[in-house]
Amino acid sequence: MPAPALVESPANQFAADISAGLQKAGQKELPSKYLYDTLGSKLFEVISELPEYGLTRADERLLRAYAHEIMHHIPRDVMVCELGSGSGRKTRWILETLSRRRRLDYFPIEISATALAVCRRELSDIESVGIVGLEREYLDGLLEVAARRRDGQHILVLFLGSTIGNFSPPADANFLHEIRMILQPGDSLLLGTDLEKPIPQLIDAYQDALGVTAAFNLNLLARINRELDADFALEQFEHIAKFNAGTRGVEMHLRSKLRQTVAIRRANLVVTFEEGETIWTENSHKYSLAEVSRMVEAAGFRCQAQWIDREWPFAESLLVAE
Ligand code: AVJ
Repeated sequence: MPAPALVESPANQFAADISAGLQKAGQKELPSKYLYDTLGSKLFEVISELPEYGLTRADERLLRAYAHEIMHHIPRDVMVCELGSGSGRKTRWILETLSRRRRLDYFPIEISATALAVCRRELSDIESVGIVGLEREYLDGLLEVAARRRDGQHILVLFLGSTIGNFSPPADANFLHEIRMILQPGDSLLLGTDLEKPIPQLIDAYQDALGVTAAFNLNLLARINRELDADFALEQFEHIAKFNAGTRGVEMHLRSKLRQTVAIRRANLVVTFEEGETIWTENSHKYSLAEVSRMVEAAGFRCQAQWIDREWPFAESLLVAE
């Protein structure tokens, strides 16, 4: 008889992912989604306000300025589902505009319960919008929304803030294809992508003068200490941002200042770091417009309209499932 399937608890999954990433031969790595615990989500909110980091402001400027134009491309009877809502702040303009035509339900999907609570508080004053938060992985949440679809209803998926860039190519196109497989023809996806810009500007954006991004990155080690009973000495690691010209992404790493050994008790693991060795914690891909077109078409979408911010090159693309 086959063994019963093990249902992984979130804590076990966290331990398993951390353990696998730190035992990789060659480059050690940690999944960037774990940057967003309660403290990490708050630090990202602060990053969004930094003068060097224009990405979130560009996203919000576009959504605010073009909410009406965007609305004209969306069917009236629509369920709105957002992958990684964060604080929900930039989503306000779309929800206000769409809900003036007709009442609608909004499903923010987040692995962070704290972020969901913040999002609900931020947006609960909008009349004619019902908010149903789902504490799930993105695709699990989207499947649940699709299961609630009534006859004749469409889905609008919001995937903003260039979170897609954290899935390095070709994983980005694969992920969009998985979204496409859950949708039906005529459903829409509003996709935000950060565009290529001069390398010094990118480095400043990910290595800010106040050290907020450094704190955001180091918090991942602090989180492992808190949740997995580990003994990372934070002052023995430093935050690094670098541009990988081969993959055209900004990478965040944590560099060990000396040879050291760290115990992660709840993962049953002891790891040694050489002096100068890094843990790769995030990739933030920077797109060209041609690359966005190729990616979305390969995933089964047609680009219906696109809006671009000039101040901080960033694109919102409205895609329709074919
Ligand atoms: C939230 C994924 C868009 O990649 O720019 C900010 C996260 N990392 N500073 C990004 C982040 C470092 C951010 N995204």
